Amino acid sequence: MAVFPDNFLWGGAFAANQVEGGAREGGRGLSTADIFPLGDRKKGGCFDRSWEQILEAAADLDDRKYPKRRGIDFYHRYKEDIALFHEMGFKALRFSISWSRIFPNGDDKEPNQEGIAFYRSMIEELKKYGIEPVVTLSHFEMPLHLSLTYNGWTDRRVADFFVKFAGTLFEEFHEEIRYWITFNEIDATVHIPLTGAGIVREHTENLEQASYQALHHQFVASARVIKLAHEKYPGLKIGCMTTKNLKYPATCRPEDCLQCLQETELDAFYTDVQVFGEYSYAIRNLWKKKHIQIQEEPGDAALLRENTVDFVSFSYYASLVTSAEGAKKEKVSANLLVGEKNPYLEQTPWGWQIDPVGLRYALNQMYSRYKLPLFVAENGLGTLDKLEGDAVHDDYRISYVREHIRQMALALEDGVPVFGYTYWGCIDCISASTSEMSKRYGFIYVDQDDQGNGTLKRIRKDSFAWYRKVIESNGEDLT
Ligand code: BGP
Repeated sequence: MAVFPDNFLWGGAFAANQVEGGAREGGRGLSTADIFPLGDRKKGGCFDRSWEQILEAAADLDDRKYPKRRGIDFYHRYKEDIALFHEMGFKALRFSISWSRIFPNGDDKEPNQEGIAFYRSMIEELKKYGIEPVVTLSHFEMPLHLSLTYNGWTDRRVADFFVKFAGTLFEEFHEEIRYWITFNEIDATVHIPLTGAGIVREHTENLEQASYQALHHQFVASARVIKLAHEKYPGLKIGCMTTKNLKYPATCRPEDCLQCLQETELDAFYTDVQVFGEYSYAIRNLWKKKHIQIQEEPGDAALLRENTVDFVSFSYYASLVTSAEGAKKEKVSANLLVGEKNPYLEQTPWGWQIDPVGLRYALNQMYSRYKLPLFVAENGLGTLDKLEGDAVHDDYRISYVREHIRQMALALEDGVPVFGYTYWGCIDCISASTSEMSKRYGFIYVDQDDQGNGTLKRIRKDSFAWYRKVIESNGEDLT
């Protein structure tokens, strides 16, 4: 019996700021992603900059120093790249639309027509091959101007600008694009406030309080966008997206299990708000304990309650372990969080613990809680690849994806309705956390090093043909 439904959305994912480049072309304004220089793998993620560093980068015209300004030149090579995705048989491509390409400053009166024209042409290219676009409206960037003058999402007016941005895109593309995600990994606003919400820490009195306030504004904006879509464009499906921070208790000691339960409850609150339309007891309790007071305006509660998402999506790369004595334990990272080491799992060179069974666990856990269709918006292996001639023998990547797809199939057999899987970084791109190029995810190798040297030539890795076979067989042939 076939496990995957016939219309299953197999595909890949990336974000504008990690692939497009063309930072100063087509009338685009600078975005918050453009201020990050090359980071360091050993020091971990580099999602934060001081006010001084931000200003210095904003004034710096030497784009070579800022990898996300060049991406992989998708802005000029999208036709070639989309043709390669088609060759793999993609049914869907999840990508983000750069806000500062449409509204260069964020608060502009009129949209930038050149930006709209770029996405129109890109979307036509996808449609030509029958590839379903899945669009993220906000993926780790916003117009830099909004960060510099409004302190990002801490200012409620930014929600108005965002709704205008979304409304402009709905009006332009509602016939071509059915699936929309409002915010990528919305939990990033709390974990990495500058990247998630454009917040300059020096301009807040209490960064944590400011981050939760910004998050509230994002929830409100998301609900307004959902309301707009449902009222004006009834065919659209709008989803939320979080980092799935799957946690296991270190032991069956009741204290460890309780710790895990409480952390899991807090990690879930981001999706809870967007599915159930209200803040959970766990987050309200945390705020009380930390003396965090969120300013909610009259009407916010009803807005959140009445405008909830149509589907739930998430990224899943790794799992973590937690215990009551967490502070004393050795730490490993998993995307945006750190946790304890799991002796049963292997790690990537970046320290992310590989756990395919965790994907089945996560899918079951989320469906049991939300009872909505699920979409695996990101999953992938970021590691070092070796180019040998014109080949990359990435059997390790094939094995990573194979095991995750197997577990997704088992989750479907468990009765969990998963309707899509978009492999992260289907073509090598700039790393979100470190801006490196050498942390590669792709089925397609891009000839560019961390410093931006290289021909940008696209080369099919071994995983390319393998993934094509998987899609062709609708997930049956994983050999
Ligand atoms: C997620 C982000 C992506 C991304 C991915 C891998 O958090 O949504 O933008 O890049 O993780 O992270 P990295 O690029 O740091 O390896």
